[in-house]
Amino acid sequence: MQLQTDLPLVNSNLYVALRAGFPAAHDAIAVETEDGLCYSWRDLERASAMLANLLQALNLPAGARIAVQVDKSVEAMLLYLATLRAGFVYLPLNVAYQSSEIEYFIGNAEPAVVVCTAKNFGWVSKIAFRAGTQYVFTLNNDRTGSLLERAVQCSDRHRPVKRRANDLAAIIYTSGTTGRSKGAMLTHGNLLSNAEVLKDYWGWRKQGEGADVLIHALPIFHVHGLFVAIHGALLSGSKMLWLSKFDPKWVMERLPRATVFMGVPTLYVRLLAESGLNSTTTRNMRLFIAGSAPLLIETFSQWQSRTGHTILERYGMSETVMLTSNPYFGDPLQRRGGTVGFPLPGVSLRVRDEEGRSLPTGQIGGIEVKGPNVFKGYWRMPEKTAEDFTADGYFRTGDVGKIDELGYVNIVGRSKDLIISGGYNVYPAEIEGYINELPGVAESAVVGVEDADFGEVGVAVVIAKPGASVDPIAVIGSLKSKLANFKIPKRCYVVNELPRNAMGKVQKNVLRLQYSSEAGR
Ligand code: MCA
Ligand code: AMP
Repeated sequence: MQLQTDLPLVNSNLYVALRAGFPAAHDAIAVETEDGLCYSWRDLERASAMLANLLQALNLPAGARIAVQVDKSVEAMLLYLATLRAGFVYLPLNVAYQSSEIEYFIGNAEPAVVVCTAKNFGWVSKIAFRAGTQYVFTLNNDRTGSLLERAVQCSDRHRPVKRRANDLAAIIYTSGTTGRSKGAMLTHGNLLSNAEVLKDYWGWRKQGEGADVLIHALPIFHVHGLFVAIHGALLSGSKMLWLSKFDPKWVMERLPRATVFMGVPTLYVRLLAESGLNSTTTRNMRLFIAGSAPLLIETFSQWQSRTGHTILERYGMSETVMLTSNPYFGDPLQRRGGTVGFPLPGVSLRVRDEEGRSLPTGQIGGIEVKGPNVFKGYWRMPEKTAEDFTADGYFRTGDVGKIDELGYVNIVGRSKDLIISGGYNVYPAEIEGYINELPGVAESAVVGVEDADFGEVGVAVVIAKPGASVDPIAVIGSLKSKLANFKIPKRCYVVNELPRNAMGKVQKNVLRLQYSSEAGR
């Protein structure tokens, strides 16, 4: 476990710091949605105050978790801000998660409050109440639901609760190599220190002349859209052009009015398919940021030749928020495609071999990191936490890479068996666990293969029990009712045997090669 000493009780509530970045002109527009709805900075302050007052009126215990599985909306962001203000712990859940996944998260986190869509209230509330949750509210993306009905009765003034830098602000579930998800505990200090570093490193511009305008097109239940994008905009008082989902046409319409865009590589690939993408439509942009998955050098180069802009690639994790970034200031050519740039200020990053020996420049090994952004540990998993930290307090990322002669970090692979598909993490062990439970299945292996759109997609290779027959379409069909849609393998093959090494271990690299030519959209 990463030790963090208790700091004196100055108010380190992240919301207080974010609010300090709001512009003096509180009537200015902070967020504009795709259907033209505008929220001023005052609206953000007042509406999050009402929601915070509602949460506080529930008399929840200190450290209570507020689990939220709703569609993307400005109100969902306000609920996040309200949770910070009220000093509780925000737990965002991907809307794609199905009941067995939600049952696990709620059972594991034991949230005092669950917020879900009205459409899912029946099954979500049943799971939540069974797990001891006291309150289940609804919140829909059309600003209806019991949460807002209750919140409008609350005062729009609220004093953010005092929080220490090492008090929990959020739990982000990230899948485990053994199948079950782990909750990464992030503190107010983790999130604020990272947001402040990025504000300077990426040169966020304050409201006024030349102020930044961010196109927010990412989901807000993961680090990229929730923390990196929202904190960046709020802390610098920048307006957000808010999209409830990524649609390349919507982004294209907004590019001429924007200055900053953030996306996973799939978003860039899809935007490149838009004929209108050129140096004219992107003339006011100052920064395109990519991350969450490797950005192909072809995408990086095509973007440069189509728009004249050099994408800035950065690297992070749910456990650490952002770790490295290509430089923003200076010659854009210093942003080098195929690398994730330099460790951010305050982040120590080293590459070590399996025996724990530090490796010299250019040699490939495990990436380990330390810094104020590194999480407090995994929720209720002290052993797993201890396992993932070195004796001298570095977190083992599970990513494999090297530092080149110019100091740029290059990620060349992962020691963790993980597929990153369209920026979402899929752990093969979890999918295999579900497949192996299906009637007639003896064993399975899920591997990631290259995909032009999603970067990587999962393929399942299944062996039937002797005498049984397994229908690949039925395998996919039954997974769909149990797992989030992005985790469903795009292909399933039933074979007689799996390639194995001398130890009897399935050779996933062989399967990856074998099935890569057959996948794709
Ligand atoms: C959707 N589908 C996918 C994915 N998304 N399949 C594989 N991988 C995906 N990522 C499938 C659905 O299951 C469905 O299949 C079909 O595509 C259409 O679904 P739809 O929801 O309409 O898809 P979409 O709207 O086109 O979404 C694609 C997307 C989305 C926009 C690329 O996946 C997305 O927003 N990804 C961003 C994820 C992200 O924010 N990651 C950051 C994590 P069917 O029809 O068969 O059901 S934070 C992180 O990683 C760290 C900290 C970091 O460094 O940032
Ligand atoms: P998550 O835990 O969902 O936040 O995913 C974190 C993982 O995404 C990291 O451990 C990396 O494997 C991967 N990742 C994030 N950014 C990049 C990047 N720019 N290039 C390659 N991999 C990345």
